[in-house]
Amino acid sequence: MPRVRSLFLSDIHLGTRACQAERLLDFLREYPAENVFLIGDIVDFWAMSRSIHWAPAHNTVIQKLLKRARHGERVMLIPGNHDEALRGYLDAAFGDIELAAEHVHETVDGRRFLLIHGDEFDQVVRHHRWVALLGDLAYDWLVVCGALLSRIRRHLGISGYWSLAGYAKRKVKTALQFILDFEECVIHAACQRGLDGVICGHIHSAALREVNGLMYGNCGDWVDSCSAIVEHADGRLEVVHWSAGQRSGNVAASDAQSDLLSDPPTDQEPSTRETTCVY
Ligand SMILES: [Mn+2]
Repeated sequence: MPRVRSLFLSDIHLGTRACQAERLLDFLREYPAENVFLIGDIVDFWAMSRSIHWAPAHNTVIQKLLKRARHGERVMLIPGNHDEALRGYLDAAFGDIELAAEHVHETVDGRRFLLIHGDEFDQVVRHHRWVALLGDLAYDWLVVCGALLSRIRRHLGISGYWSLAGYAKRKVKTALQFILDFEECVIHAACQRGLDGVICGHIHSAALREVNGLMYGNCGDWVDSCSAIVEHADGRLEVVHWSAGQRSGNVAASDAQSDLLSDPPTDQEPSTRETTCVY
């Protein structure tokens, strides 16, 4: 795999059971880079204050990132709300990892992007932190209750899988509007600074599209969707969705769930990831 120029990752949530650290390690192995931007919620201190799930793979992620920094890759950490404790140490560097509240990254083709986690534009998190914390806890409970409910359904002989958490999410009719408002807010921030776009995280929904004439990029997460944004050597940005069981040289199932906006890059092995959009 050729070296890419930059990796943009967010919402890894190390320290939680949901974190897909093994899959992230697979992904990192495939993508050596000049720059690695960690755009918030990398370590989930919020969840760890309730219960810690720190698997060996979580250590390996940290070790690999430190090693990459030591070997000359630029690794920058921009804290999010789940690792906001790190915002108190903004001038410090951990190992060779730089820490910043936000950063402006210029792609090789000259476009300037604001890198920011994005919770500062989430009105719920910003003004009603207790609601966000409660929501976090409530979602965990929905998942637990859902598992119990499917046991009961199985017991009663009702077939098919039904997700309580998914049902609750669908019922939240304002969820989509929330995402749209969030996009507008971060794009507005980039526009005000005269930049070409923004790459953020926080809402766990990977995206790369034009909004109001600027580029809106969201890294997605490594809890559910396992996605990242990659800047190729020519400055082209791409959302990579990393599927379970992907390995280099695994020449199976290259059926990209593509709503492809342009041809897939030819310098990459198409079997190792699915491409949703390329800009
Ligand atoms: Mn967040």
